[in-house]
Amino acid sequence: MKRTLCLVVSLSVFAAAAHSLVAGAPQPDPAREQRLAWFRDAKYGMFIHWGLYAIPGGEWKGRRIPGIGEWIMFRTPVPVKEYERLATEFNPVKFNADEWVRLAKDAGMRYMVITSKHHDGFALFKSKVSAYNVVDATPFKRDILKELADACARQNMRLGFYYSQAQDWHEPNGAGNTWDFGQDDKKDYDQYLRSKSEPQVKELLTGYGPVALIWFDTPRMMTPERGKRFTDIVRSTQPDTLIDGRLGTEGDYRSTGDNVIPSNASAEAWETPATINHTWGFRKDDTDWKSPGQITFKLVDIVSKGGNYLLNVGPTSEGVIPQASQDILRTVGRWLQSNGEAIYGAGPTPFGEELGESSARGAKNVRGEALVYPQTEWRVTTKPGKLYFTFFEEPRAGFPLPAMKNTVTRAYRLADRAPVEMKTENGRTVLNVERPIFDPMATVVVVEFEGGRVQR
Ligand code: JFZ
Repeated sequence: MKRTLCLVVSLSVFAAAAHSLVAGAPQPDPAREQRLAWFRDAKYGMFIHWGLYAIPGGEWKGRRIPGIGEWIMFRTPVPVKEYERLATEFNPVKFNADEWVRLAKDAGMRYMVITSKHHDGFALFKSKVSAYNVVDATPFKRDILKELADACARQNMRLGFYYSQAQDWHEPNGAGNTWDFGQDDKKDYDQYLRSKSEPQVKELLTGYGPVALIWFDTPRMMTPERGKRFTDIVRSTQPDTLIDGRLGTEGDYRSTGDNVIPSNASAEAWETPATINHTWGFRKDDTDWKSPGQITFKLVDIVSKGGNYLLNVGPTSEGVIPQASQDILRTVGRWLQSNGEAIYGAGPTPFGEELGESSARGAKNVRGEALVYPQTEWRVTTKPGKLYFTFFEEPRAGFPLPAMKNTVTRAYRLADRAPVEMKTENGRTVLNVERPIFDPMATVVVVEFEGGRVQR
């Protein structure tokens, strides 16, 4: 896919838009900051959307069903009695938890989040409260989450669970299935929450070792009172487990809209969930993969704005992560092996002019939001006393650093530590980056300076 340089909204407008899309912008809280420490350092995670929908893979009875693969039951729509039969076919004999974790490690990802139960209601784990799960309803009979949790423990990888707390198209009182069960507002929603959703979240937090985070989603009908019941379950069983921004009440960090990267940096913890093609759950017909260069740009862009990148893969019904996804992830992983210092544990840019230009004459889009014209040539991440300039295109021969009061002491390429020439012109440090550029995908130049923090 071509990278489209579209117009995006400015920070304040983004914040407002994000609030209306997803609840859960957190209030400051020291206990929360402590829970968040690993998350803020990790920066890059693997999202896995896997379930019965991998079997049809975007096609129902020979008919192509458009949209994201995991919504096929809704989009077709398929009656519960019919969709349920997929469980009797679910037999992913090629599933190997250690290989998936190995891939995430090779990719340079520092946490994994898997769909424990998506909107279709089918659980990838053994549950006492619903037999509609991989152990009790399929010929496979293996607890996928247990195998993944064990592999993560062996390979020292953090594991979190996506859980669709509100929508459950399998249950008469769950949200979302109007074709079998009628309007949501006529349902006994609390009956569903109490009998399935809440107990299953408890099962996830008690049966699989330490849970890095619970990724709730689409908070339909989630009143503050209902949200608090989930928060209480999480905090009382595993106080360190993070809650994402889509529970419906305040979470530990903000989740942006899917594939949405804000246009400016922010100090609060946030995460962009994103697809590697155009679907979350596997679709046979979606092979429009983002390139390793595009993924690398998005990763650096997100980190330079203070966020995390949760990048999705959609395994097939056999339990295989598509080879193209694997290749792309490993290519980015190789880049991270020599350039990861600019990413892991790095803070956002102290500048901002590299992100784009606000429209001069105050131009607005159709929604009345101010426009920003994004720039994609370079990004900056930081650590105390260090600036990491990542160039995605060859910079101009004399590249003037953004104005700063600190004395610059040294500049070198991160990948091979080769010194980068500098000079001072009109009080500005100017870099002379070697041509042709070292790594055309992304070359990082480290600039060391006095004083620890940039003074502008
Ligand atoms: C949700 C799910 O419905 C979807 O299947 C997938 O799991 C995705 C990660 O999350 O879809 C959403 C939820 C929220 C927004 C967009 C899509 N949002 O806030 O913009």
